[in-house]
Order: sequence, then C-alpha cells, then structure tokens
Amino acid sequence: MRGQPDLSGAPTSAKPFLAPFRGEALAPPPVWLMRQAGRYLPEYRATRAKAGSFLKLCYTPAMAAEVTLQPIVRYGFDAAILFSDILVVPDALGQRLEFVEGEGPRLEPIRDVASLARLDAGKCAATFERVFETVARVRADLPKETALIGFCGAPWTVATYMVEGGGSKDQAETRLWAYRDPGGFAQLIHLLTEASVEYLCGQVKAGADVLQIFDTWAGSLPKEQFFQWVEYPTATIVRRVREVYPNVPIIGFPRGSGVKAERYVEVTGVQGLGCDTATPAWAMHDLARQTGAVVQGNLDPLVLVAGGPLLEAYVRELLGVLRDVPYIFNLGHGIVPQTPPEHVARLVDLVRKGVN
Ligand code: 1CP
Repeated sequence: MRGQPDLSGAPTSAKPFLAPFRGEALAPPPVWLMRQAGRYLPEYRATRAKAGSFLKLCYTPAMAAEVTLQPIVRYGFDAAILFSDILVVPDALGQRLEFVEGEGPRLEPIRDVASLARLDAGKCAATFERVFETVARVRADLPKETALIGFCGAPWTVATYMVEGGGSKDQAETRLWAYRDPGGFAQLIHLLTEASVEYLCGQVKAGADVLQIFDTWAGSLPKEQFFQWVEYPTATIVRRVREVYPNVPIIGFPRGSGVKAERYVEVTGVQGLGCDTATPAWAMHDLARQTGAVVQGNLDPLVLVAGGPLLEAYVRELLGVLRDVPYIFNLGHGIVPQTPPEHVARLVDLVRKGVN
C-alpha cells in the first residue's frame, strides 16, 4: 500500500468532498460529474449565447464563474469544477486555437521541433491570470461545504490536440512523432509539463481545493510509451505542485489505462484515481485497496441519458461494491449534451438517498 501524504496538519474541513482523501468511506459518497457545466443545461446555453464564443466564455471571469456555479445551484453537487478547457494551455502558449460551432477545437498543428519555436512559455501568465480570477470569484460565491476542483489536461492528451490540430480517433500523428523523434517530442511534453505546473499552482493559490489531471487519450499508448508520456510527466507535475502545496489532493484520470492503472497511481503519486466506464466496479475496489488511492467514477454517461431502472441498477452496483473504500461518485467520462437535466437530478437523489 502506498503511503498517503500527511494531511493531519490540515484544518478539519466541513467539505464532505475532502473526507475520502483522509481515508474515509463516506455514506453517501460525495458526488460531482465531469463536464457538469455544459450544453445539457439550458442556463449554460443562455450564458454561452451571451458570450458569443466558447473561448470568450472561458476568458470572461464573471461569465465563467456564473456557469461554474450553475450546476451547484441546480443540483447541490459536493464539488464545483472550474469552467475552462484543457486547451487554454496551448492557447496561452501562443498556438492559434478556435472552437468551430458544432465541430470542436481547431488548432494550427505542430508536428516537429522547428514548429515549437511558435510557442512561448513566457506568454502564459497573462492568459492564465483570467482563469485564476474566475477561480477566485467562484471561491467567493461557493457554499462553504462545496469543494472547488481546478484542473488541467495531462501533457500527453494536450499534446495530441496540438499535434493533430483538434480531436482525433487514434492520435496517429502524435504517436508517430513520439516514435520517430522521442527527443523532439519530449521538448513539447516538457513545455506542457512546466506550463501545467504554473497553471495548477495558480489555481490553488486562487482558491482551488483539489486538482484533477485529465488524460483522456492515455489509452492510446503501449506500455513503454505510456510510462514515458503519461506517467512520467504526470509524476513530475504532481511532485512539483506538491512542493508548493503539499496538502492539495490531486486526482489523475488516465482514461483507457486498464491494467496499467495500478502502476500509474504508484508512479505518479496521485491521491485520487478517476476510473473510466470500462473499469468494473470490483476492479475499482481492488485498485482502492491495492493503491490506497481514492477511486472516482464511473457510471456510463449514456446510462444517465437512458435513465429509468437501468440507471438505478448501475448506481446500486457502484454504491454497493464501493461502500467500504474511499470513493467519489462520478461518471466514467463527461456528461453528454443530450442528457435530460431531470435525469441528473434523479441521479443525485439516488446517490444521496440510496437505491431501494
Ligand atoms: O460550445 C461549447 O459549449 C463547447 C463544449 C465544451 C465545454 C462545455 C468544450 C469544448 N469544453 C467544455 C468545458 C470543459 N472541458 C470542462 C469544464 C468543466 C466541467 O464542467 O467539467 C472541462 C474539465 C473540460 C476538459 C476537456 N476539454 C477535456 C478532458 C475531459 C474529456 O471530456 O475527455 C478534453 C479532451 C477537452 C477538449 C474539448 N473541449 C471542447 C470539446 C468539444 C473537446 C473535445 C474535442 C474532441 O476530442 O473531439
């Protein structure tokens, strides 16, 4: 079992969300949902329309704080997650980024070392500042029992968007660059690691209680590459953030890591492990026991869309299997836009009151 950091010096917190990180198995467990602020909410769509563009929404602290709080007001989740995007980091580094309506992010691809000259780590601070102001505003308005989660994308996942020029099925260009020119690709990963440390530390300074590192595409790498591009940079980020903020829990979400998840926790030192939809509840239980990490997840977002008795059955299984380990209820990936808001209300009720 991995040693947990000493949190005994931390003030006793009234936030249920933080209890699992002190080793407590809460009943009911704390609950929040990845992408809980988003297009499934009419109030989000209204603010988003007012902002005009997605990036404008991310960079206007008053509006970003408003949408961060919307799911808290509506559902009373145990944690709010800063409204921003993992692609704020490439944008801050100077890579041209736009969000195309109905299509997703578009970036001017970077596929070799020479193109890294287009990026400038010295420029990040001005862009990050606007996000930190959002964090401070949310902190001020959040109920005192609600935790605030700050986040970044893991270097590997952010790199895939920078290299592919947007979302991709198999991250092929990025994997090829990493195979053909590991030294060059390492420079991109290093740049992202440094920027992520600055970004996360600034969020904690501004008021985030917990951090999550999203590695959405961790599952596309074979094991040596996984060690090099997923585990190693994440371990560096965790170590560096902890040098400054030793008591802030960090949750890793290495989506698709499968049997490599146990080693991921050991090597990176994350205190929380976000589990994807493909991970059986019993395996989450084993991982909690074997690593000492808090497990988080992993209801299929489409089960939430379907609702009804199926939703109840899945919630019952998760609550039952994970009742005796430190656990945070969540989805196995982000909530999807077609989710009926009333299904989310039902889910929160099922988690809080239990399924009969
Ligand atoms: O117009 C819109 O409203 C755009 C939809 C949207 C939203 C609501 C995007 C574009 N990003 C977000 C917010 C967001 N993204 C949050 C906010 C906090 C929350 O409520 O959870 C977070 C944490 C993210 C993280 C994020 N962005 C990830 C990692 C998690 C995951 O879902 O895998 C990734 C991969 C992105 C990139 C991104 N941003 C937006 C889209 C549509 C995408 C995916 C692109 C693709 O791969 O096709």
